[in-house]
Amino acid sequence: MACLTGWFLSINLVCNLQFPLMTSTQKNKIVQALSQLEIEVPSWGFADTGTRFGKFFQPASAIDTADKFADAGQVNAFTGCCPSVAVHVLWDFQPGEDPKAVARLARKNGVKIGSINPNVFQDQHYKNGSFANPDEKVRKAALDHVFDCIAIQNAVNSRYLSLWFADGTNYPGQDNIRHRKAYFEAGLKATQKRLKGKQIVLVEYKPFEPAFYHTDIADWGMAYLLAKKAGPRAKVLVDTGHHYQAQNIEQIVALLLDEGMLGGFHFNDRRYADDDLTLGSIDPYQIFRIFHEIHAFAADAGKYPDIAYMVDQSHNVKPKIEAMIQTVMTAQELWAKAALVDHRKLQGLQVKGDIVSAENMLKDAFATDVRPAVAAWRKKQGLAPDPLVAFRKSGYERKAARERTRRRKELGIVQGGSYA
Ligand code: PSV
Ligand code: MN
Repeated sequence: MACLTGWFLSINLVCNLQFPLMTSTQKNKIVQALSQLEIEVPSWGFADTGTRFGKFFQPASAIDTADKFADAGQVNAFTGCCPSVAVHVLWDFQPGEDPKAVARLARKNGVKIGSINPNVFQDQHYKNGSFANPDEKVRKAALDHVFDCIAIQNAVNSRYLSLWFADGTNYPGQDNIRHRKAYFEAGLKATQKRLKGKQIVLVEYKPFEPAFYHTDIADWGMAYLLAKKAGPRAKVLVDTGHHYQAQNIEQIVALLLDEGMLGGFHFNDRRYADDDLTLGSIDPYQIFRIFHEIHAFAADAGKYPDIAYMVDQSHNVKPKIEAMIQTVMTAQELWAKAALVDHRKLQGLQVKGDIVSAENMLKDAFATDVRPAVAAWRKKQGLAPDPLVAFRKSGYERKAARERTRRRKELGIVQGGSYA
């Protein structure tokens, strides 16, 4: 027995020498980094979602905007870092509804309204596009909707107007790509001009889907160009799922940061296309590398960049709130890991051309188990060390399932229909 204990001790000692325990400087870096990270959750992440082949319904999924805010309130209560909710205007606001009343509803549930997402893709007249539609009347309808959204943005005091366009064509020759570019320039310019103060319009790109031949804002270069032409309040939004497979996303992030053009993120993960899976479920090192670029930029600039960190997921088969908490915890852990890189030391290695040691600095940071430090940070904030375990224990999901099943029956809701 004594021999066995000795063996464990020496193994432990060897491990600790090779993989030293976290120093207090490292712990401080994590504390500082975590206090910088607020993550916005999307209202649509709490409703039943699916693919074009169908939806899988969940008894506890949100029925209406009040439920979505209540669920987002849970994510914020357990993680302490998700105070705002992104809203999609046609999915979350009834026509003619007072936006201030919706903002009050959010506050009642312990959250506030974050980015305002116009919807210029689901109405029938958008078949050939919105801002780039060849029909002037449709272009005007799209711009009017965006202006209505800016009015909501003003009413609820939201900083971000977040634009994603499904615009594109399915067949070669279907429309004039350059004319469409000019229409986009005009629409985005008019949008930007309507904003005031600290308001920002985010321009999101995506290579394909729903358009399958060309998409009008297909990549970061097109988004950059259009945002730049639109004016100073327009910035680029990077949705991590909106790239071709081999694309180096952290390079895009580094370039946009350097140009002062990175406005925000939509976080999710994917294996194939825009799969909208929970963050880090497929490739956590990818997110780590993005975060590393942000920390490295902050180290050079002396402060963190002013960008919006938002989740955009459709975790179709996972329980909605658990999936959201899982994503937020993953984001915090990867953010904390990336904060461990010593930028001055890394730069020294880069100048010396010590490629192996430089790369190992990233790998070592990624391999560090930051969970105890993150849990300690949470405890200091008065939060449970493991938000997922605490949420599960709370019984909220079971209660919501019971109450929402009953309410669906009373309202005569047959699950199906609208995406959100
Ligand atoms: C489009 O795929 C997108 O990423 C946009 O951000 C939309 O607002 C969102 O998904 C809807 O789920
Ligand atoms: Mn998105």
